[in-house]
Amino acid sequence: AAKLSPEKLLCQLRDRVNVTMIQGSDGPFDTSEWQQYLPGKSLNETVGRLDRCAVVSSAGSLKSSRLGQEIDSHDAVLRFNGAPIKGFQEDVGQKTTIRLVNSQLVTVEEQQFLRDALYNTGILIVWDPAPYHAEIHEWYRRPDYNFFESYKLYRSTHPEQPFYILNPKMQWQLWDVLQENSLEYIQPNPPSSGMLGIVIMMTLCDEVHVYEFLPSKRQTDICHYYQKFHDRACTMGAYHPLLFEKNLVKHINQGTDEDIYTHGKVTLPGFRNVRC
Ligand code: NCC
Repeated sequence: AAKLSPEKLLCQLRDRVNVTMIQGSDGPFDTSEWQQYLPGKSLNETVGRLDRCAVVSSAGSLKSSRLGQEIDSHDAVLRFNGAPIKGFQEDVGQKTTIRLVNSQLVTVEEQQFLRDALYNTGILIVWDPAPYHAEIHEWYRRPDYNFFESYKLYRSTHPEQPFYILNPKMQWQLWDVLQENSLEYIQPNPPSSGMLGIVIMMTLCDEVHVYEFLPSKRQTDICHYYQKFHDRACTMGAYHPLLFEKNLVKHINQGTDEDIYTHGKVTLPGFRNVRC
């Protein structure tokens, strides 16, 4: 597979990766029961038009970055899973507009997910690894983690908070673009929350700054900025094709290498501003 130019790659992402949330009219969700749980407004309506957006990875290299103010200066900030703010504002900021969580967290860490006030801020989006290009019906019968009951429980206790389910088709449309633009064969596992979040923000915003997805000079084997746990796989990938994701993001970065080195910062255009 030959590598496309950055411009062509952006067009592929824009035109082939369909970022949508599950709606009440979609397949198995078109029941009267599900209508009570799924948000009435679309994600686009809920967030409105966004100009500058930040995506904050959970990498250990955010520690001592002092990027908090810069991150908070954005119109919207996306964070992942259980990444905390309290006690880390100086490095990661405090604004949370969207929190993207995986279905494992919602299911396996259910008690914490239902109780921890961390999740009560902003818009929640949950995603689940689906079989390769599976129909929504097939995925619904056999999700990777059966998070649906937990989702309903959360919606019942926080009816005012927007909480979306990411349409699982997106992960494999994105994976296909990753595979076609890599020289090696990629294990058929879905992209990380990080990569999914980047593409979600590219559909909502005019410009996206991503922090510590491509590691800065602070690169470390410490997995998360909020834990003492060491594992190189967190940055390089094990289950998720993280290394390939990072190569692709490096390829379409419109910022400087200096920005990556000093701030771990990547600049990407929103799809509205991509001309094909
Ligand atoms: O660790 P995780 O990811 O929550 O991190 C969110 C995203 O940040 C980017 N990242 C993280 C650490 C690091 N050193 N470098 C990075 O670039 C990645 O893009 C990552 O996606 C996930 O993707 O959902 C993941 O979730 C965790 C875990 O399930 C949640 O934190 C909830 O507890 C997974 N860890 C385990 O299952 C043990 C992780 O593999 C992927």
